[in-house]
Amino acid sequence: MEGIFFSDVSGIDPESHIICTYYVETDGSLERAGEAIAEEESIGTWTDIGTVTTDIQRRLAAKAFQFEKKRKGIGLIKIAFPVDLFDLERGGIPNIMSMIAGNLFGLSALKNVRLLDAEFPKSVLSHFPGPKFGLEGVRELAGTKKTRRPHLGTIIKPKVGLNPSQTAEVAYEAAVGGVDLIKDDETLVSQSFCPLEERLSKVMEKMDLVKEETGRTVFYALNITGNLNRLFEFADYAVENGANMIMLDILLSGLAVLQQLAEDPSMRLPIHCHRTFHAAFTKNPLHGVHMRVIARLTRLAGGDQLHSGTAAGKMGLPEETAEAKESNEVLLQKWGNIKTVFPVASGGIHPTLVPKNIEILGKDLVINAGGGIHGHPDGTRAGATAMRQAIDAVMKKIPLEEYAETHPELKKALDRWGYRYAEKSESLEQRYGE
Ligand code: CAP
Ligand code: MG
Repeated sequence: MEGIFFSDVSGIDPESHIICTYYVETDGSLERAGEAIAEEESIGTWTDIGTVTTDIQRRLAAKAFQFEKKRKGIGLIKIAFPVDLFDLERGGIPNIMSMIAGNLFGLSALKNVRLLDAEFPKSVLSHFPGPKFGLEGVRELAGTKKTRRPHLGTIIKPKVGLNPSQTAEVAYEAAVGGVDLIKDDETLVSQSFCPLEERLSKVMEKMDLVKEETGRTVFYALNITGNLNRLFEFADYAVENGANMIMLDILLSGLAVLQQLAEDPSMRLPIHCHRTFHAAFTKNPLHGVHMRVIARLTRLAGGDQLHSGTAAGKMGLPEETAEAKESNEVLLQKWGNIKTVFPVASGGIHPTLVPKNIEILGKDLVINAGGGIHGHPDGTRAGATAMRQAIDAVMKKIPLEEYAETHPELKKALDRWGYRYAEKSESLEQRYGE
């Protein structure tokens, strides 16, 4: 493989390149596909141009350097992007993404292309703030550093429609029932039926009451996603008016917005990151972007908690379990001085599915349930208690069925949704036992 967009493995210094792995399907050769990505995303275009100099070519050409052929025209390609290509300070994550995950998705030379991973050298990490709190900071605030049990979260349901007082009432019931986190749903911001300011004040009044009554800190993640001027106003408002966590739809707002929020010294609250929209580019295993890349970038940008998938739930294909596990590894592994991020498993979880999620994804996990709490036959409080009992049962290594004999809330939940975990590929009817 000759040419400025190719290199041998020995020619690539991992300390001075962002190294990306792509899955590629092409009608041509893998080598040509790798060259097409490297040229489009660094200093080339579809034809030779007279404006490029040999100096530019030497310093800034991205290089395809490893090919793992699976079948004809299908395989994995590694491409190294010189760090000097990027404006890390001012261009930040949008600039990185525009090269490693930009125009390449539309190239006609590629039938399918999926960015599987991006590895960043230490020199890149130092340009990003990382989480202020992260996993350990959130555990510290919640008082769970010693027990290391999974946190329990709930999403207020219905997603939208309740007014601030009703929202606060549901939040109170969930908190007394045993959740550590209450969050807005991704579609609720400040609609006329539930203005953000009033909602924050009513919910936090109840959280203060819960603190008085039980001594427990329960987070309320207020969704501040919206137009930029409003979003930053909401963030200031949250900090100044007693919020203890904020939430952002990170992919619709953009990771640069997350970074700006996280690195602002006045932002004294952990940031809960929702990933709504991700499945538009993560769900197809042959095309798009692996969730692990979003996990890495969220960690760089400063998210404290991130939705990263379930091992059993309503979202995703069966393969998503592996993807969730791989994403969580990225959130939890040592990575320079950047703090670890609390992974969040969410979507269709109810007590029956708790053991499977903990078994596969571990105890450093926020387990969220919306329907799986508010859909309990005895209501929200009992639903939260049943989910907590399911977590406690796993922590005590007692099978759910046995634990339920002495825990009536759990028993009622299992009676409703089933005693055994059923694989994701089974029908919803079988899964929920209804
Ligand atoms: C869950 C949820 C979450 C999804 C997001 C929902 O509610 O509130 O947004 O979990 O998915 O709206 O579906 P339920 P992910 O517990 O009632 O299903 O974490 O995979 O991004
Ligand atoms: Mg939701």
